[in-house]
Amino acid sequence: AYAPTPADKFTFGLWTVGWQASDPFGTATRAPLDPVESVHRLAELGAYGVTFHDDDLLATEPDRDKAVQKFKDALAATGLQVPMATTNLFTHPVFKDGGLTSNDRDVRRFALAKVRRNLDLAAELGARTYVVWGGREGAESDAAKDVRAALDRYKEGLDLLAEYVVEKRYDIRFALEPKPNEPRGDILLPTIGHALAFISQLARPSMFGLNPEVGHEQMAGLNMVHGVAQALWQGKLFHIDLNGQHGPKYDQDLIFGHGDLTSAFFLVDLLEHGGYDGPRHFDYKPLRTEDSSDVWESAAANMRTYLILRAKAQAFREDREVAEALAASRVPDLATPTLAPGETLDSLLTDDFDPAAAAARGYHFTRLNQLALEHLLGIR
Ligand code: GLT
Ligand code: MN
Ligand code: MN
Ligand code: MN
Repeated sequence: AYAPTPADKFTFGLWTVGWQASDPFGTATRAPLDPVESVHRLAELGAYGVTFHDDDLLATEPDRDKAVQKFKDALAATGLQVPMATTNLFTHPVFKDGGLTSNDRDVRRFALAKVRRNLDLAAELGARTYVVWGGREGAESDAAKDVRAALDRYKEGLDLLAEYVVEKRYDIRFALEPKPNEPRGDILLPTIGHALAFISQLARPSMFGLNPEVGHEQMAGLNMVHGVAQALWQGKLFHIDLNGQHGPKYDQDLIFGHGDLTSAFFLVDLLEHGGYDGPRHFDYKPLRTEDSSDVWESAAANMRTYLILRAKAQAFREDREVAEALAASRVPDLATPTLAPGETLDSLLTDDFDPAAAAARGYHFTRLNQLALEHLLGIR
């Protein structure tokens, strides 16, 4: 039980299992990992696909053409898919003030060319989603960045890239990934809400959606489940980064479920019952304490945890007592429009509603939440 298969659509970034675990206070604790090994291992573990930054492919083979060919061979040998790709616009020192929004115009031009080149490879490998995580697009000082000009440049860059995709007839949509801070003191498009609002200002809004990450919303003290629900509601959940986080602190990138477990349960419930059919992408970091065998243990743990939560969420939805509790809490009633067909606000003038009686009614959310918790704890 809980053994993943490609039908579950689990995907991993090469940079996750391949993370060498250097942090601001210490050097790497693990050797570089050959992407070819990652592809084979992930396929053996039951994953559906793998995702990459342009530079991830060069982890152990500096020659780009050779690296790409080896990667393609590994994909062909295993059947692993590449549903998403992205650009590294954050590691090289040239991007220290950002890529698409660097104050330095030459850097912005270089960044655009870097994205364009990897878009070609993404299309060639069949990726349908192109993630844009602007990790270095930001500032530490409000004097250092004219935010309105930066958003103009962000828009200019993304409009040009979308135009390029249309011109080339690539079947690709862009997914913006919000994050509030780290590595910059403040990152542009810090939350799901900011990114959704920004998309409305682009030339081709329908080509842009989101790639929300569990930990990033939680770093901002926000509710990931609510954010993802709004993205779904707006037709903008193009992709998702699953991982774990313990509240507002540095970006932990824990294994999915190893952070806020209750939120993970409700997130899986939402994804499974809310109409999302894209990849379940894990963007986590194997702990710095772990050796190379633990890395694969941790990759498997992400998928196993998701499958356990999926089973729990299904049992929760099928439980008759839960259905009764939902009804008692009037949760299904929220789907009923507030005015009946043909009614107007005038219709409310004659309403004989008794506010005191309604105010006295309890919503019984305690029982409902306890039932969810007991499913999660495995005693129902
Ligand atoms: C980087 C970042 C992630 C983004 C990736 C896409 S890379 O590790 O921390 O959250 O999803 O660029
Ligand atoms: Mn993260
Ligand atoms: Mn990360
Ligand atoms: Mn991410």
